[in-house]
Amino acid sequence: MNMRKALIVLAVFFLVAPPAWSGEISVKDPWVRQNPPGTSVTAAYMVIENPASAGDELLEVGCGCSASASLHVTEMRDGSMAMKKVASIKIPAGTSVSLSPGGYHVMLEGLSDYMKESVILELKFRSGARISVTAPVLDPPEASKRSHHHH
Ligand SMILES: [Cu+2]
Repeated sequence: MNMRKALIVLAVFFLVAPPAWSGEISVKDPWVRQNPPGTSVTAAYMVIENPASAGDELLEVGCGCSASASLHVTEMRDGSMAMKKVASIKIPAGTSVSLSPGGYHVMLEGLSDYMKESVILELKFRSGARISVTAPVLDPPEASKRSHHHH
């Protein structure tokens, strides 16, 4: 096999192969918005990457920091932004889905306390995958800087 042919074979391999060996669902850049003192509600954000060849679905998130954690989406309704609960968030094969201000988020209600430096979020997926991540608690100015700075 000459060099040129070898390179073509290699190129085809890399074009075709990624879904097969690219591994599992993962969570990047998790963070939680610092709640103002005296309040008990906030939201958590992250990017969920699914390099696998099968789609997956985020079903549930748990946090020891709050009485409840639910999946929400913010959307325009009758000309204003409103939040609603969603049963799950689909993470199609080979994509990443962003939970970010103005879109999907994890609503944390009944915070036990003013949030400390970080919280642990436990994510449960339809595939059976369970992922625990440590999410830093960020103040809104820093949080908005973070949300505009992906990678
Ligand atoms: Cu919400």
